[in-house]
Amino acid sequence: MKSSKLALSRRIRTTPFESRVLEQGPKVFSVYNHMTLASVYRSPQEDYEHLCTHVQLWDVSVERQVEVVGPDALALVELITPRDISRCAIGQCVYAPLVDEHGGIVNDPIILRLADDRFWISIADSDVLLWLKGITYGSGMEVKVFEPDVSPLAVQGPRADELMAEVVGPEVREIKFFRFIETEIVGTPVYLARSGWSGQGGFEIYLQDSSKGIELWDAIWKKGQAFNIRAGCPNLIERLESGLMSYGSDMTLENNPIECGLERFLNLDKPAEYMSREALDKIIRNGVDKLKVNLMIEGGPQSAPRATFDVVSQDGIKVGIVTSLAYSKKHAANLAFAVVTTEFATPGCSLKVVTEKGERVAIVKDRNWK
Ligand code: THG
Repeated sequence: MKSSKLALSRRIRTTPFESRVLEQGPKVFSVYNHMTLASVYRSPQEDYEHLCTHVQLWDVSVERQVEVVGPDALALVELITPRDISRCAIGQCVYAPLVDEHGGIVNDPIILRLADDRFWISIADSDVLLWLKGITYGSGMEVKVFEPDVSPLAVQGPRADELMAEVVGPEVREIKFFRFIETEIVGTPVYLARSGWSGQGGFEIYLQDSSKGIELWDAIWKKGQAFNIRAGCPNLIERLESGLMSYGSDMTLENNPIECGLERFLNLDKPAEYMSREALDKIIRNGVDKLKVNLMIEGGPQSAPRATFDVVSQDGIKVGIVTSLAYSKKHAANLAFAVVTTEFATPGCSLKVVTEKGERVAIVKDRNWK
């Protein structure tokens, strides 16, 4: 793998910021929604320390938008999620798992309400557009469903407020968590939200014209010099510490939102019709046989598996798998997300993880690593 490269054909879409990203020389890329996403610039640890101290500019164009607009827009969005979207105000975003008629998680997007009858579904890595087009055709609902020319650019880190106050104005400090405003940067209209895939705070700028990507990047980059800005990307260590699960790694269509611990983002008795109601009712009645847990694995740094590591009980029986893992200096331990048999999912429970370097003790922790 040492010198292997990824073939960047037209199938793997470019982003409006890609030339600037490449200038900053990320060491590792991945592909997400058929588009490039940097995953390491210097090293996961160096990137992490910078993100937690300064401010970073992240090309997260891969968070593609699926726009739903028309008289039945709310009904369609309600249909695909057990979260109550009628309570989402214009100018608000909500984290809302999309769940199919069998209870399987299709995606875990943020949904933005742009108008009474207009939404953006800001998706994780799965083909929501095709699924939604099928549902729309089958239901005969009066809506348009398409992917607009929208690319989010994230500004993350403790100095994000200071930087964006310079770029846009002091009003950005008033934007509440998971709320957005409409404004202009470099003369182009953007939505500016207080959100982003880190626990360090910051904003996401929704650019609506790819041709303005470089100008937007450069404007923030220039003002960012005073704040020690660097190009960055979602960081594995930080997102484990912050408890952010990644669709495709920590949950798939094979998982339901109950076993993934997403209940707090669901309103199972919401008034609107939704396609997963019966399946989720049944899952709750019968109980789940496995649960997502946070695992703290003792010992020195352990590299993350591409596939999985097995989780075994004290008597050596396989009880689950690790789905993400990174070494945290802050906790002086490896942090992992895992899915384990329900009886072993209680904080304090002692298990073992079979790593490349042998078996290691692993303790089940709560959501905040306590
Ligand atoms: N930003 C945007 N789109 C996205 C992501 C993003 N789409 C894909 C992916 N990320 C969606 N997944 C998440 C998961 C968690 C959060 C955001 C996106 C998140 N969660 C907070 C938490 O868990 O504490 C708060 C959730 C809440 O209170 O509703 O921020 O990053 N545009």
